[in-house]
Formats: sequence, structure tokens, C-alpha cells
Amino acid sequence: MSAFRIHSAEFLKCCGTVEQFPKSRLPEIAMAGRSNVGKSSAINCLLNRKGLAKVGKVPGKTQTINFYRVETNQGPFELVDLPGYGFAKVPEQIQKQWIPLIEQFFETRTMLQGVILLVDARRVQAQDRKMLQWLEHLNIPYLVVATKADKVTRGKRAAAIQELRRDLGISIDPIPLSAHSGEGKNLILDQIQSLLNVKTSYP
Ligand SMILES: Nc1nc2c(ncn2[C@@H]2O[C@H](COP(=O)(O)OP(=O)(O)O)[C@@H](O)[C@H]2O)c(=O)[nH]1
Ligand SMILES: [Mg+2]
Repeated sequence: MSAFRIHSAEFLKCCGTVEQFPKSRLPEIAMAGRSNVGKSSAINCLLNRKGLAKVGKVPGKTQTINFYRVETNQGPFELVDLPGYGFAKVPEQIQKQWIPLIEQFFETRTMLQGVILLVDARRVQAQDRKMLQWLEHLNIPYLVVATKADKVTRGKRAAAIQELRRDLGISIDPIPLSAHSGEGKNLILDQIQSLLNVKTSYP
């Protein structure tokens, strides 16, 4: 059992521009990853809330950042759902909004304690490596989570994790998560707790 316990969670705000961002009052953890990688499912799984983040939603007319407020046994924090990247069906105009919006997020969130980078347990793509390099360049603490772990059979699990690690060029094993079975959930919550406790002053 994880010592870090989620009490409740609520949707705070959906923001399409930097002006709409809420004030940076609480420590924040952001979730990044490709569209369809399982970000919304991971949020619902980690927060024990089935319908809090909309699953399988095709990106709309605008790219938005969703803020959630989470109460825990160790105080409140904000979990932030960043817009997914690499969605082929999104018009170029909207894809172009992605970089400036994320850039502004990283530039202005003084309470950001870390980013959870979600990658598909079965494959890493060039854009995932770019995102990781961006986080490293900005010196933002991060954690890599391998989603849809249930799609990799048990026997192939260790090899898949090693391959992700090699493809991403990271020294720590990504944590496998199945939002469907809950596998990996407590490990990730422990890591979130650590990120929150380090008290990073960023940027
Ligand atoms: N098998 C499996 N499917 C998943 C998992 N997490 C998400 N999915 C599916 O992947 C699709 C995209 O999920 P979603 O959470 O909306 O991804 P997002 O675009 O990154 O927010 C949906 O059809 C989910 O049901 C998982 O852990 N296992
Ligand atoms: Mg989503």
C-alpha cells in the first residue's frame, strides 16, 4: 500500500491560452505524452475517478491544458493534463498552437515540481524523445511511465521496458502502468509523492 493517499480530486480549469492559467499557488505535477497514449485514463486511474478526465476524446478545435486539484493525506496539489502531441488528424493550425502553449506553461508555472512523461509500453516515437530532451534541457524533474502495459504479455514485459529505456536513452526504468488493471498505480503515486516532497524551485 502506498503511504501517499488521494482523498479527492476535482476539475479546476480548462485553459487554451496563458492568460487563462490559474495562479500558481499549489505544487504541480504535469502529465505529457502523445495523443491517445492514455493520459486521461492514467489521470482517472491515479485519482480513483472513472469519468474525471474524458477518455478517447479526439482533440478539438483548440489545444487545452486541464488543471485538476487533488487532496491527499499530505496536502493538496495540482495535476495538469497537457495537450497530447503527434495527433495526425489535428489540423496543422492547431498543432502549431501546441509548442507556444507548452512553452508558456513551462515558463510561467513557478510551482511545477515535475512532469510525468507517458509513452506507449510497446513503442517509443521520435516525438517522445523530443519531449524528453525538452524536459532535460529545461531541467524539469521527470518520470517516465509506460502505458497500456496490459498489451505487453508478462513474458515480454522486462524486454519491452529495457527497449523503452534504450530508445529514450534514460538510466531509470520506465514504470509500467495499466489504467485498466491498476498495475503500477501505487508505484507512480509514490513517485509523485517524492516529486512533491523535493520542493523544486522552477523555473
Ligand atoms: N489496454 C489499455 N488501453 C488503454 C489504457 N489506457 C488507455 N487506454 C485506451 O487508449 C485510448 C486512449 O486513452 P486516453 O486516456 O483517452 O488517451 P489520451 O489521449 O492520452 O488522454 C482509449 O481507448 C483507452 O481506453 C491501458 O492501460 N490499457
Ligand atoms: Mg486525454
